[in-house]
Amino acid sequence: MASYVGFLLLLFMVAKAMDVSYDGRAITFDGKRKILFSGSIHYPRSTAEMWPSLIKKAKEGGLDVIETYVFWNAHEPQYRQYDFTGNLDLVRFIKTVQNEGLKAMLRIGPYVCAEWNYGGFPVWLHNIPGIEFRTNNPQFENEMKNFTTLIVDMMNHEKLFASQGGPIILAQIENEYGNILSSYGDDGKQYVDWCANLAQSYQIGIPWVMCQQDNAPDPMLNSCNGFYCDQFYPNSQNKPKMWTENWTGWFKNWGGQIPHRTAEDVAFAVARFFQFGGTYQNYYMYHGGTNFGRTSGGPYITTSYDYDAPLDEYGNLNQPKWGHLKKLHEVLKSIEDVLVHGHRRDVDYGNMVTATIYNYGGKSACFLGNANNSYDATINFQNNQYNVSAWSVSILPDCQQETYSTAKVNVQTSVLVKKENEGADNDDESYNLNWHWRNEPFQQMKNGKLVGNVALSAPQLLDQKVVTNGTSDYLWYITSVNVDDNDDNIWTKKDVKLKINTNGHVLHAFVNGKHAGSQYAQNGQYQFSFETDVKLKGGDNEISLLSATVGLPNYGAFFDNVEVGIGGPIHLVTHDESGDEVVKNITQNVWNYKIGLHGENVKHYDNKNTLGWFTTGLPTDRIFTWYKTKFNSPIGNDPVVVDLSGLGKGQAWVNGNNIGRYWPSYLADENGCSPTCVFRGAYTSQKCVTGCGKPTQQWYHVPRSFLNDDEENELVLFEEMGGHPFNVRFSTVTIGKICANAYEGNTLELSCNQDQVISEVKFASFGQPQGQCGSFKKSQCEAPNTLQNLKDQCLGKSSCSVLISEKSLGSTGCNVEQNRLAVEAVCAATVSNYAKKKK
Ligand SMILES: *[C@@H]1O[C@H](CO)[C@@H](O)[C@H](O)[C@H]1NC(C)=O
Ligand SMILES: *[C@@H]1O[C@H](CO)[C@@H](O)[C@H](O)[C@H]1NC(C)=O
Ligand SMILES: *[C@@H]1O[C@H](CO)[C@@H](O)[C@H](O)[C@H]1NC(C)=O
Ligand SMILES: *[C@@H]1O[C@H](CO)[C@@H](O)[C@H](O)[C@H]1NC(C)=O
Ligand SMILES: *[C@@H]1O[C@H](CO)[C@@H](O)[C@H](O)[C@H]1NC(C)=O
Ligand SMILES: CC(=O)N[C@H]1CO[C@H](CO)[C@@H](O)[C@@H]1O
Repeated sequence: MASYVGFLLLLFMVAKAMDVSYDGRAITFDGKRKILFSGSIHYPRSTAEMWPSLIKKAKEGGLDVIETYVFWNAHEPQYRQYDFTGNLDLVRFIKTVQNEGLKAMLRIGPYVCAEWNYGGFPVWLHNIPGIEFRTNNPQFENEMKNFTTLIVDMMNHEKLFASQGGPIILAQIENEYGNILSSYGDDGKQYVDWCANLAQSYQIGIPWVMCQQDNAPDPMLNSCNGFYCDQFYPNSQNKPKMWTENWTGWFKNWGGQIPHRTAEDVAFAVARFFQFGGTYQNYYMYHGGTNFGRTSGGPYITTSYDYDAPLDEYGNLNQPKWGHLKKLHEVLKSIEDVLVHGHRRDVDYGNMVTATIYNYGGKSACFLGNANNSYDATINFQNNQYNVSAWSVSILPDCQQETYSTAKVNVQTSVLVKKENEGADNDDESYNLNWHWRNEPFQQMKNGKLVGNVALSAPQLLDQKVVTNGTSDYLWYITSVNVDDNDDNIWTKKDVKLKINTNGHVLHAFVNGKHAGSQYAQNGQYQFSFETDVKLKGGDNEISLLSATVGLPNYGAFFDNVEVGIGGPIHLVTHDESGDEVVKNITQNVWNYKIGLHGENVKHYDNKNTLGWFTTGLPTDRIFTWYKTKFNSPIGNDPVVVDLSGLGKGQAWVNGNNIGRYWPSYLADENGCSPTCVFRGAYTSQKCVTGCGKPTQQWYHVPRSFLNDDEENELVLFEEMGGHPFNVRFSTVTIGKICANAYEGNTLELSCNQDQVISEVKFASFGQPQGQCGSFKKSQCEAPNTLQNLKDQCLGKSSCSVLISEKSLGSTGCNVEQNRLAVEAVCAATVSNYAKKKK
């Protein structure tokens, strides 16, 4: 009996297990070639409560695979102390992917880059004697193996690999090492082999990938990362053409503008990749999310990691990008068989125009690609004429009829708006948040004695990583300088300058408990010199310097060794009676090191800590101030953001959760923005930017799960640079209006959010309408009743589908190849929802 049960169990498991492999064309599932659309969603950049909805939307958008890195420094913040709770619950994340019926790719790294603090390495790793990162070094390899094994064992134990019936179909070791390999010489090559051997030794029964690694040893798959990967080919004919990072947009830097990548250009890049034989591609990012706490790298990567991805930072559909790609996935899936098996033939039309024909089993599928950025081509293809506009790919699933063009967006554009907190107690509240405050002390010595816990003292200036192990952004460097108490002492009578060289990123200087000046790195120059006038007194003078980091570097050869904090030298400079410069070199004084702010160490951000806050005399424009207020949760389910404009720089907590660094006082350059964005031509991160002259990030995401439904919530701010909290407001993010400019022959879906309806149709014209969303204009020809027609079909509904044809909308009288339907409509909360709010 027992063996019978065992046999059944075995059968059950064998039935569920899947054989994932690959050949020269594609990844195969049980021997069957697949086209796979994958998208990156990094679990710590959202919350466990957000995962199901993000993954559902990814599935609805046509994805097959969710890809994530594994973030070592988040899981092992201190040596052998692990955290897999909350949004670090990797197993729960993978199981959520599985529950939605999707596959997963696990990029263990454990180097991840990812604009993540220190590329995902724990800072303590740097402090292991003799260690050298990402090369043939036993200390490093031991630690990498220790963590990688932990993750592989965890996945194994939960039966999450496809070979065990789980969702994980691909794993990755290392990451983009090929980009920097040459800097590591022979040791680098040996390290690549070591990585490959380590990965193989786990025998997890699924393929391993090394991205951006031309020399990836067999059977490791190498793959491409970039804005375009159509010209990439793997290092063996037996490996498929894979694209592990198709950048859907770009990230933001403090002080930088906001990059956008058009839906047309992302679709163009993907369609071209499939035109030229690609079968696996991953959107980096599909949902970018938020760098909560101190997780952002850089330095100077913002807290928002929106990435202009198909799902926005808060999890809303980023339309038209999400929908335009969904349609692309549908049409490519409809020709999957031909693409993964077919014989491919390219026909060159010159000027970067190429037709591609795939034939398989009597069926064929075709692509017409135009990579010329200015020339709209008209070509004769298989006895028909086709217009292929500049920088576009047309897909002809039957080689006759164009059913998709990357340049023709037939889905709505959603304009998202911020709605002020309607959960406030009294309806006419003019946002009188009631603020409490307290100081973060400047003075670090009292009566010649140090206050608080000194981590260590040394007669030298130390790298910030070495002292803090990454446990805080902040490190105090404190010393005492004795000056002769005599009447004609030049140090007390004359002007004295304090001169400091630092490796960045931010420096605040205090002399005898008085603020002497602050400075931060700008324009990508993280090392800088700081100089200020100071007053010394006879006897002991306290010199206390607070250095702050804003994310550690995450990319480049030897990025792990880039020094941060005050590197020196530090000089006090004055002049003698004859005007000659006199220098006191305090670089090698005894420096005392204190890790973190006092308020961090005693947890001012904890709701329970209510003592010691002032209720009157609220200071503004004062550095080192803690602010605290209570607020009600906004009603409804829409995502919540807090406006922090008016503040300088610091960190913010909601109910004890660190929602990230803020820095709204850092404005982007005035120049370089343009109101329109041309999709034609190769994308770069500077190509299409907005936000000139504005704070790089004004709004900060407060996930719903950080809020208490019924009770009050608490916001705590540590204001490092000086500002005021009077503009602080909580809002929800929702759809304000929707627009479309879609082509004849398609069905246009117009949708507001679930608890909204289309309350107004402001513009609708079927014919040859001109202009853009917000400024559409009719042309000479149009179907006469389009506006009324749209109102009849859509008003009062949450969504509607409109067939765009002369048959359904009326004759336009335009003498053109294809008419278009332009619509602008307003989304508003439903009455029932409004009533709910009033209750
Ligand atoms: C920092 O990390 C190193 C290496 O793991 C360890 O030896 C040291 O004690 C740590 N220091 C602090 C202050 O935690
Ligand atoms: C990782 O290192 C610890 C010792 O620090 C050891 O107990 C553990 O077994 C190691 N894990 C693996 C998978 O080697
Ligand atoms: C793009 O098309 C124009 C106009 O036909 C042509 O002059 C130019 O050489 C083309 N560019 C490339 C890169 O082929
Ligand atoms: C191509 O475009 C031209 C100019 O826009 C138009 O006159 C022509 O009818 C189009 N041809 C086809 C086959 O669509
Ligand atoms: C001060 O001391 C530091 C460290 O010893 C040294 O690098 C620097 O050159 C000295 N400054 C001067 C002006 O001599
Ligand atoms: C192939 C490719 O485009 N690689 C890019 C990867 O990303 C870095 C920046 O993070 C670029 O410098 C590389 O060119």
